[in-house]
Amino acid sequence: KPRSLSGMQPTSDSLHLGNYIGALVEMVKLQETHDAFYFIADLHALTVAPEPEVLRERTRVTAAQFIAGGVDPARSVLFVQSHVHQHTELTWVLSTLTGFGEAGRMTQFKDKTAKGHSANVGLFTYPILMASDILIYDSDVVPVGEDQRQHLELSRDLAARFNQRFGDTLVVPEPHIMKETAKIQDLQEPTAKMSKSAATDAGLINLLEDPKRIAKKIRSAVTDTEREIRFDVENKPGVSNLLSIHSALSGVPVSALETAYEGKGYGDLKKDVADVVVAAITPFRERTLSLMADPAELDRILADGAARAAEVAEATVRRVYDRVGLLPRL
Ligand code: AQP
Repeated sequence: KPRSLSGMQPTSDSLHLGNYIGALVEMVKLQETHDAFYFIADLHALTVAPEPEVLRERTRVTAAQFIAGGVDPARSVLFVQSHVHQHTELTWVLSTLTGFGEAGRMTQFKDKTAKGHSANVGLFTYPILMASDILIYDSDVVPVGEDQRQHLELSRDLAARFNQRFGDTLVVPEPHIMKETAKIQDLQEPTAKMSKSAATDAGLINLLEDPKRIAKKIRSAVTDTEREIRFDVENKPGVSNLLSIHSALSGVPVSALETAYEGKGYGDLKKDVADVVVAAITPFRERTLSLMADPAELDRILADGAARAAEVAEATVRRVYDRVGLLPRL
């Protein structure tokens, strides 16, 4: 079976609707056809200096949300990044193949530092750790949102560069970015992606927040002064975003929604989107809370996942170390 790999940072108390639709829904679907490796990127989260206790709690709640969203730990390998030390070992080797200028061109680093995050070296080398996360499992596909495309390109370049220099060793991964759902936008500022570091809370839908509040935020979403409900990102970003959200959760294609809403108003669309979101999120929220009620069981699931992940990761690191000329560990 081909392999699917993805991770999310535990940098918030709750995943948001963008994380869910852009990545988690696809990760869950890919379990049907792929060997899946899904992880909580706690090492990546260190780049924004979280409080230790907060980080620990968020790591568990992110894992609980993966399971609540449909990641099945019996079928897929679900683990915490820092539990598989081989990720950081491969990162070092890859960092020696990455150009300084190449790393400097990564837009996420530029965006985060522009937003006021201190420019620590970890934030700079973030995409190299991400390349290691991907390449260490010989991943074939990586389901992520559009914002990760550039980092994924770097992973592909590094794999190809390694293979060219040392012979065929690493699998060059393919991005799995769904066209219509890969970028869920902020409800108040529909030309910017929905993000946990959004300027205002009103445009951000956290999956664990009160469903009534969520419905209210959707009803207050920014649209435009026209009346027509049509998918047109350029001219109607707010309406298009609502159509994307509806379609992703209801399974109804956007074109069918456009037909269904002919002659109806924005109020009708917003009400329906709120209903669809609340219907998806209510059971998700309940499952997450019940998983969080038993942290020992959650830790056991994550330990089991780490052991399974480490077997694959260790084999890759040994292969890589050998190829680059390090003496074998006896
Ligand atoms: N708005 C979005 N639409 C679609 N997909 C999205 N992702 C994030 N935002 C959207 C995808 O979610 C996954 C989690 O990525 P992450 O843990 O690295 O989180 P992030 O990208 O840092 O999340 P934010 O909210 O976007 O954080 P900030 O505010 O730090 O920029 C990835 O697959 C990502 O593509």
